[in-house]
Amino acid sequence: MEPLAPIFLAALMVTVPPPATAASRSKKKVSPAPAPAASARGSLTGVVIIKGKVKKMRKFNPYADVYGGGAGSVTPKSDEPGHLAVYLEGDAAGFPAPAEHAVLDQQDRAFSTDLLPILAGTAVDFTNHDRIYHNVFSYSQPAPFDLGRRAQGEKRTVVFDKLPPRGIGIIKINCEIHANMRATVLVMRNPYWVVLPETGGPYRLDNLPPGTWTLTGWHAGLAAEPVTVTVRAGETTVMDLTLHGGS
Ligand SMILES: [Cu+2]
Repeated sequence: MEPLAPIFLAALMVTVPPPATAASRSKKKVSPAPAPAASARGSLTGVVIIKGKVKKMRKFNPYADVYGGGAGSVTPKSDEPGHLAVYLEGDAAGFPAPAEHAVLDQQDRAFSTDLLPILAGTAVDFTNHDRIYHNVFSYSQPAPFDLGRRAQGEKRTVVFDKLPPRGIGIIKINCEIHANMRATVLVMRNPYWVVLPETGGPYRLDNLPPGTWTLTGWHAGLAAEPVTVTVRAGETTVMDLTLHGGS
């Protein structure tokens, strides 16, 4: 049992750190604290089940397309399957926004994705890689915005730092020029989410803090049935999630 002694000592140093005197700092150099064990976190896995039909939004408004000349041969991507997000409900405390910007590009008359979850406070660059003009606007509260018309290569940045009192921020993004162009930015309270196709399927969330959480999901045309899950350190909890559509 003697070989275990140094490990026990190291663990003790982590849980009860000595005062940061010069002596203790030099002692740490000789015997550095071990990296946080991966087993301090847990995982969730399971299957996202879609019941009923995904409610598709109306496809195309011909009256909104009068400024869109120049890309007529490009088929709008609005018929492509969308995405859903699976996430843990919980607070934003302790999760500073990343310095790196997220990007929502406009190309071939479509947004680069229909669903962009970001941590609250993240800056999103709206870029245009089409030869035609695009616009970006949102009516979503609490911070509606309109970036105006942008030519090819023009970038504008929006920081999504507002959260509703509860839950995630749901920011519906549109282009005033092309009615088929739609996307949703989800402003998340924590980094524990994963994006799946709207057809559902297996999901996995790793590096989760142990505890009791609510697992839920978001899709524009589906309603998630939240479930309570327990994440245990060093373990993978299996839990399915159901999203309901229309009949
Ligand atoms: Cu557009």
